[in-house]
Amino acid sequence: QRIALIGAPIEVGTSEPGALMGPAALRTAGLVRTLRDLGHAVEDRGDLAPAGLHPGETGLPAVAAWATVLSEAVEAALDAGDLPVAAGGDHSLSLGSVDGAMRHCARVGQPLRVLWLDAHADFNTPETSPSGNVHGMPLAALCGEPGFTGLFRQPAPPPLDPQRVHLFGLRSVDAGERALVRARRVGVTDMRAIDEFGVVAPLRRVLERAAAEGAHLHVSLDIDFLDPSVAPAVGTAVPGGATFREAHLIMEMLHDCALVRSLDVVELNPFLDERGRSARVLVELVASLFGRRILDRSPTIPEDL
Ligand code: DIR
Ligand code: MN
Ligand code: MN
Ligand code: MN
Repeated sequence: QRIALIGAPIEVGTSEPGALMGPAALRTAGLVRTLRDLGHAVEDRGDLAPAGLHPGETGLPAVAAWATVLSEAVEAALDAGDLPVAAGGDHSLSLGSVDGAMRHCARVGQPLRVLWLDAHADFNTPETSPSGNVHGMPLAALCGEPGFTGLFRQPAPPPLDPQRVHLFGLRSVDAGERALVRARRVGVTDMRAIDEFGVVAPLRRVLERAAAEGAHLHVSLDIDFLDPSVAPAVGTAVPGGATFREAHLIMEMLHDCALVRSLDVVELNPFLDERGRSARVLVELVASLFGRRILDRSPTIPEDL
């Protein structure tokens, strides 16, 4: 598999500085080397830099500038047959990466589904957001909620269907976005469901639906999906997240299903990390998603048990 690594040192979407060091930390933790060792042809495209955007510039124009360059880079990578891995950077990154995937899928006529591994729903609008931080809003913007004019490249494709989005690992939802998630019928597997049923049954259902229609599966991995005891380097830590083993199993299932065509790795804030630990955990998980396994699993193994 040809993989295009796209660094996006973006933190305009958050109020906690440090996420712009995320791509560098993921590279330092061996992201490129690890994927190459698995036999993939990895092209590190370096870090994107929106033209004319001054460092420290904030607000919607800065977010829009990032969304544009990311969308173009992801769309071009997909058009070339590469699998884009967008390394952030805060979660406003996905405004661009998912927009790029939407454009590619619209052109080739492939249905798109989005798996959102996150403690949060990221479905706030400027109206509902208690913080005003855009990293809590990307799904609402992508799904066409009002309040986001001027964010996307024009002409824009039709908005993402919220029912084609699945939130996985949810445990922190603001009052306004709770109503929206319900009203738009976004798919949800919250931590309560994971506690009751584990990760396998709910994820299998999501993947079966995607497989049935030959979908392009876009995975957006927010590091706060993980429990902060596993990955402490995040600005908005929420207790009660996925264990390393749950996340690891999810990544192996995502590899086995062979539906993942684009990936975001976001919200790593190395400034809050303990000796690069969280970056290393993320690299381990990405490795599993791209085919690393403990032993080759021959189909006879389950019967031997
Ligand atoms: C919160 C936090 N819901 C907000 N969101 C985060 O500010 O909208 N998303 N941290 O990842
Ligand atoms: Mn494709
Ligand atoms: Mn997020
Ligand atoms: Mn989050």
